[in-house]
Amino acid sequence: MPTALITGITGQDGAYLSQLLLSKGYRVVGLVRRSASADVIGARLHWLNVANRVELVDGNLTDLSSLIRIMETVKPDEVYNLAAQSFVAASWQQPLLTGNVTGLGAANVLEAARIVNPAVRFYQASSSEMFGLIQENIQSEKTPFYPRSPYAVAKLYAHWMTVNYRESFGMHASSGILFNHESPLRGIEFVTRKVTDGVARIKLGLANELALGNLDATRDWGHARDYVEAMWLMLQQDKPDDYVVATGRTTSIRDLCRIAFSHVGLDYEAHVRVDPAFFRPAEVEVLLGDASKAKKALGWEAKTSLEDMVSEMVDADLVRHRAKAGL
Ligand code: NDP
Ligand code: GDR
Repeated sequence: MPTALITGITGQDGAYLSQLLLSKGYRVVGLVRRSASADVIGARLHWLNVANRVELVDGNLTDLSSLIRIMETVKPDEVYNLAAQSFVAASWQQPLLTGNVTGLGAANVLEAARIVNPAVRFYQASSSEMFGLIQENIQSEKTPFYPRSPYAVAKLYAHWMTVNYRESFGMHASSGILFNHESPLRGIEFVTRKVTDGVARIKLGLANELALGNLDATRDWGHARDYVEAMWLMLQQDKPDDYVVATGRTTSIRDLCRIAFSHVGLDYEAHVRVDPAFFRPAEVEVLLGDASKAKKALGWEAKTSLEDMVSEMVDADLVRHRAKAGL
């Protein structure tokens, strides 16, 4: 039975990846940072019914000694580095923490792997945010990077460290340049979930309006359940490499709102208000990924349409709010 170590197991992707790896017969171990709250396992793992099937170990991405100890005791065959300060907007408020966790944290995991077992297979959660100020209309592995936030700068450092450890030490280190992917388990601060949660509250009469920032930005949105398959596939290849993972369709926030509100028979224009407080100091206006390399080499393709995913998210938020409000 292969062993996988997942950093960021309590996040959206960690939960879906755990579910996938457990279904393939892996022993799944998750690194969690200590919390004063009792439920360190987290709601997402409970939601997917995997909480009692994963092992948890205490550690922190900013603490190399904890990573070395975990690498020695867990003895993973595969390491998926998903942990990060992942909210772009927060990275301007906490640029140094973001650099420490999202950037140097990845280097710590790579170092721990190199020191303890350089034969381990390593996955780095890179991001389409690294493309930033777009240099090509459709972004592939060959598109130049131009990061536009402290988050994206930190991710770029982690990305190049992954490439560097592969080239310097011959490690099986791969980087997945994943475009936005969402699900009912998405954090509430990200725009898709903020919208589907808002739609559910408005539909149930619990709210009347939803305040958003830039409605004209566009994103290439896929489903997290599909995207974790690409992560796993990358580590099953003979050779490590970097891959763009995307749907090849880009949609504005405005059209996302249109789709989500119309799912429950509402008109978004009657409820959405633009609040400049949600504008970012520097914006990534358009993202559109070309995943043809992943399709050719990994046989991977996005399966879930934006409409289906948004419906799933709105329906899940309706269930949550009905239960909470006793409706
Ligand atoms: P989440 O924000 O949902 O999860 C982040 C995880 O990182 C949580 O488990 C969090 O733990 C953990 N974490 C944060 N800081 C530390 C730390 N110092 N030490 C250990 N663990 C820590 O992110 P997603 O699941 O959405 O994304 C997974 C990864 O993929 C991230 O690296 C993200 O930047 C990247 N990515 C995501 C994309 C997306 O669209 N979702 C697209 C491209 C890249 P805790 O529960 O304690 O907060
Ligand atoms: P992003 O996701 O920054 O692309 O990063 P987010 O959903 O936060 O923003 C997407 C776009 O929506 C615009 N927007 C708003 N965003 C938020 N959060 N809240 C709002 O009210 C709002 N109004 C408009 C933003 O300006 C932006 O253009 C996500 C994260 O998961 C990263 O970790 C990951 O690397 C990238 O996706 C790929």
